[in-house]
Amino acid sequence: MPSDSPILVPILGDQLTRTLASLRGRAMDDTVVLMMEVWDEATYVKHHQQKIALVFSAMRHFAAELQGAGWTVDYVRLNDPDNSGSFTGEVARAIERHGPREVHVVEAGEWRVLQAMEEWADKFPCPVTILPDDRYLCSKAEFADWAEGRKTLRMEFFYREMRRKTGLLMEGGEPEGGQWNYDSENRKPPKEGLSAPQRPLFEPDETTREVLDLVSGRFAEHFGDLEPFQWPVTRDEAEQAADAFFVERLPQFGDYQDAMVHGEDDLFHSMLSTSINLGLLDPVELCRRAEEEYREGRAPLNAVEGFIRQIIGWREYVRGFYWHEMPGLAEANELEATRPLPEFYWTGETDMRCLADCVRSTRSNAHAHHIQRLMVLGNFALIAGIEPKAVQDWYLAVYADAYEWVELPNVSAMVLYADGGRLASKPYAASGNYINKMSNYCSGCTYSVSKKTGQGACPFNALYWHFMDRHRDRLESNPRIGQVYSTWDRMGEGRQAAYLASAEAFLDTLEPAREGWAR
Ligand code: FAD
Ligand code: DLZ
Ligand code: SF4
Repeated sequence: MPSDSPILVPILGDQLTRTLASLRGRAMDDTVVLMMEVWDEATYVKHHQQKIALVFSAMRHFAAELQGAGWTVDYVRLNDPDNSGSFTGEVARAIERHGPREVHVVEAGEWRVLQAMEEWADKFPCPVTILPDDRYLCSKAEFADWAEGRKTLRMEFFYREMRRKTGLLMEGGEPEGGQWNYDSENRKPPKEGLSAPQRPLFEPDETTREVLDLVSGRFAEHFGDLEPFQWPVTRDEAEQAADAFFVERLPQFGDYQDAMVHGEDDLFHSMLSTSINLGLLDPVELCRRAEEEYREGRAPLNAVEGFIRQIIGWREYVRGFYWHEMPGLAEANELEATRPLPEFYWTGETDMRCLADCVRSTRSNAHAHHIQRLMVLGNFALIAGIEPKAVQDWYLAVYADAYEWVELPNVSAMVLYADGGRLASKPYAASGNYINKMSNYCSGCTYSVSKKTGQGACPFNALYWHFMDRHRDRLESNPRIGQVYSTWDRMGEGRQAAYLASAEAFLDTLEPAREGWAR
């Protein structure tokens, strides 16, 4: 028999899953679910306006869905007069309201929030149980076991374990098609006029409209366009988005995974990260559906393997890596980069057409696809030597799918090599050639990608060599980089000096971001 004193179950904004560990098996008449819109979470970085709207709207829809199913939900809105502004403050107030006999909560996805949660047991008058978040395929302990004794933690080997564990794309213990990874078939440059079918766009309903009014009233100075707001905010909508992806875009996802086309913001990407990270979609279920598309002959192996690799490979891997490497990862700066983030990351005002387009997409959609984040925005930050903290704050603030557990490993380790190569075997540094090959950006750019130095030369060209030259001591012995230095040495002093002078002259023109954009 339930006692009068219920169990309090706080559910955070990225825990919007009906089968969450803290709800599973609980009796509805013995449980009060607590959901909280709090100022601290909305402002620990100044999130893109669409991101705040997405999280609040998805939270409100999820609360309504739970209530509809019979749960008691205590929902604290941002503008409620007594809202204390923090998770800890709101759980404390809810304990006063409901006098629970215990608090059951699923561990937070971010380090800073879990730290606060771990203090609840001492602060509150009732016992607090923190449950593992079992929505991931690989637990923290399992990742730690896998990482034990390894000097470097390469995704590829982890990924093979996850393939074996799930049986996804496996044939009697062997990978489907004889290869684990079809990455080399994920790099088709865009052909002239490449465009993808429009993904489903979701018009705001009354609940979302109310949230949009709240965000435009209270977060107007945050980066990004609030409208049009078209993200899926419920599990139903997220499933519609996934259905459309599997039918319309998955078949070409593999070929054009690394392609970039000016003004084509989604291409063949799934655009599902926001829904997966909120908890609206189950990542392994998505992989099983992708596999079915392959087995039924509707999508090729390079597309399906590529999609599955991003999810049970990269996504699971960065989550494990984050918890394994924190808190040091947030402070790491192996390359001792100190340059401030340029203002154009926020305004998009630059003559570099590739960067301007990626910032435009980021501002309008709170999204840019992977290769834009990695090889345009990230590559520039790496080779220009931008300070990791500023880059991390930028990525965490501007993308609707950004939570520190997934953002930080991608930014600090994959993009900036700030972890000294624990994650990546070499820095992803590239000159303008790479961007030219994989996009149509350069044809309309003020700069000339074929010009290496001097007036009008693509800045990526000189910055690339400036980067290689200034990190020679660290990188020369890396077998994946070493031969770059033979090329550099063969250039002779005159050409080298021209590259270095061009890069310096360009770096001198960069205007640092004004204070207050990110925090
Ligand atoms: P798709 O291209 O359709 O890929 C399918 C899914 O795979 C994604 O939805 C995502 O869940 C997963 N995935 C793909 N690549 C990665 C990756 N490298 N790490 C983790 N998951 C991955 N992803 C986030 O979810 N949040 C972030 O804050 C984030 N920050 C990033 C920062 C940088 C510098 C880089 C290089 C990548 C970042 N990513 C992040 C990964 C990736 O860019 C996004 O997941 C992807 O662009 C989301 O769009 P999509 O759903 O269309 O992805
Ligand atoms: C991202 C975000 C925002 C903007 N606001 C809230 C909020 O008000 N309430 C909430 O429960 N969650 C929010 N989130 C998501 C949290 O930041 C996320 O759940 C934690 O970072 C996980 O550790
Ligand atoms: Fe970017 Fe250089 Fe190409 Fe211009 S020329 S779009 S700056 S890579």
